[in-house]
Amino acid sequence: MTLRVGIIGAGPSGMAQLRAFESARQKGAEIPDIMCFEKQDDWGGQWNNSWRIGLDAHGEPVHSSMYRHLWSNGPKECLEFSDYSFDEHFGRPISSFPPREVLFDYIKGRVEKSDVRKYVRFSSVARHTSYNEYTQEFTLTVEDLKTNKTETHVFDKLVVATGHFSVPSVPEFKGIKTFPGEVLHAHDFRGAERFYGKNLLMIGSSYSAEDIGMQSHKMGAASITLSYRTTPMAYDWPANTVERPLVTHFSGPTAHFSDGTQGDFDAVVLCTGYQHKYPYLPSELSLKSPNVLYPGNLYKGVVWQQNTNLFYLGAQDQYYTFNMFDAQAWFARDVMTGVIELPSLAERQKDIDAWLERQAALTDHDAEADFQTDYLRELIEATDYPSFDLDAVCQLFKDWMHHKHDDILGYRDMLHRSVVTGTMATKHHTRWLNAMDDSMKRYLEGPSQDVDTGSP
Ligand code: FAD
Ligand code: NA7
Repeated sequence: MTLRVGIIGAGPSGMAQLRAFESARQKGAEIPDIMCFEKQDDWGGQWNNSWRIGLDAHGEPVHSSMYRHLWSNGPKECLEFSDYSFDEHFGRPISSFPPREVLFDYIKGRVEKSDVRKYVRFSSVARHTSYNEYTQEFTLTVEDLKTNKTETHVFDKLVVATGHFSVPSVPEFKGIKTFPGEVLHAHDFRGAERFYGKNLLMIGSSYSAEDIGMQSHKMGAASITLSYRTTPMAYDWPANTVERPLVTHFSGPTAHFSDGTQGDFDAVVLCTGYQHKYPYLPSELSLKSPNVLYPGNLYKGVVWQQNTNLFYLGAQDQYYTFNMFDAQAWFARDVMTGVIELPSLAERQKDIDAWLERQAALTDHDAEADFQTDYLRELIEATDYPSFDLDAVCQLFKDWMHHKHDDILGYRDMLHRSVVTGTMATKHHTRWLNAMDDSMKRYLEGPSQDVDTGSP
């Protein structure tokens, strides 16, 4: 009987899995019966953003945490598919940090070209999974959100590709209940225009705090205070931005910080990260992990240790994104089809432990980039995913991080070279700080929104 593969989620990771099978098919391999279930009515995952907050039109949790004016927070050259370049998609060089809609268009371009949409059931949410040890089959219950009908499907292999930046981690702070201004989590942030002239408090010291903070600065917030639990980001912030240690409590509109300072705020944005949450899986198959580069219990970051018929894609914290999901999907495909033979449970554990030990010793962001590069290298070497110069991409990550330290408001104006095509990015017509229209049309066609000062 033909192998039956179920994929849950058609974000970049699920799309990578579809593409991995398609690539094998084009090379003449016989591919399994594939079904992919996506709860939204289009693919793209986080990149298929929404204006809604809370629940969607079907009463399901809104998935995407992305917002208006979200521009790529890393160089596009670090995530480029090695089998589908930006040059191929856009037909000309573009800048290194495009807005969301442009990257969404890019990821759609590759899968549209390979005719894999037919495998996806949209508006279909995975509700429940059981695994029969005896038959080694998964039974997946899926609800069609348009008809409210549930169906069950049986699979030999199951791929979890539902992402882990969607269900917010929301800590409690003493006194926050009576804070009179707006309190929201980054997941529900949709745009900074309404923070014009406001004093903002962001709690957290990672990507969301930095980006929503600088987004608010761009949109005219009066002040931005970033409160960290462990380490300040220590960028060279604009004059209206400061970092403070963790909030101890609120009294009315006043936040009190652990260094004894305090401040009054109009709004609080909790940029406190996300939870791994897989409500459609039984607990013994459900990944429990903080947001780290190497979650435990996944061999090669992909194969569930106690049940090697189960695969997770994109479950790690991410320097690399689209190309890493590809490498994982190619690896998962080859394990499913027997092209890659898995070592014993004990040997797999030894491999996981070695990575976990290395992860525990990571000292800084450069070391983290090296770590994920080496991880990716192992995956790529194991499959026929077209290789690319990983050391060059790792250097791009390091350059990018240093640019951020040099100029947190200007790093998106920097240019990087593609390792896939050798093409140098072109300067965007408008500096990021002045770009108030993030549509693909404006991005591709201009005109510039930079003020012409007359100087060269
Ligand atoms: P997702 O993109 O989260 O896709 C998961 C899919 O699963 C969704 O389509 C969802 O609807 C579906 N799904 C969920 N539950 C179910 C269910 N029960 N049944 C059926 N379907 C389900 N990466 C970058 O490379 N550059 C960036 O600039 C960048 N910025 C980011 C900004 C924000 C605010 C966030 C949150 C993330 C950002 N990322 C960025 C990382 C981003 O998560 C990845 O690029 C990518 O979207 C992860 O892909 P994924 O497929 O693993 O997960
Ligand atoms: P991250 O990168 O997981 O960071 C979460 C941040 O929240 C991090 O600084 C944490 O501090 C902080 N945090 C978590 N819990 C608390 C509590 N209880 N109190 C204070 N601070 C807390 O999530 P992001 O949303 O920034 O980024 C996720 C993705 O979205 C990423 O891929 C981006 O591309 C966009 P810590 O450092 O652990 O002390």
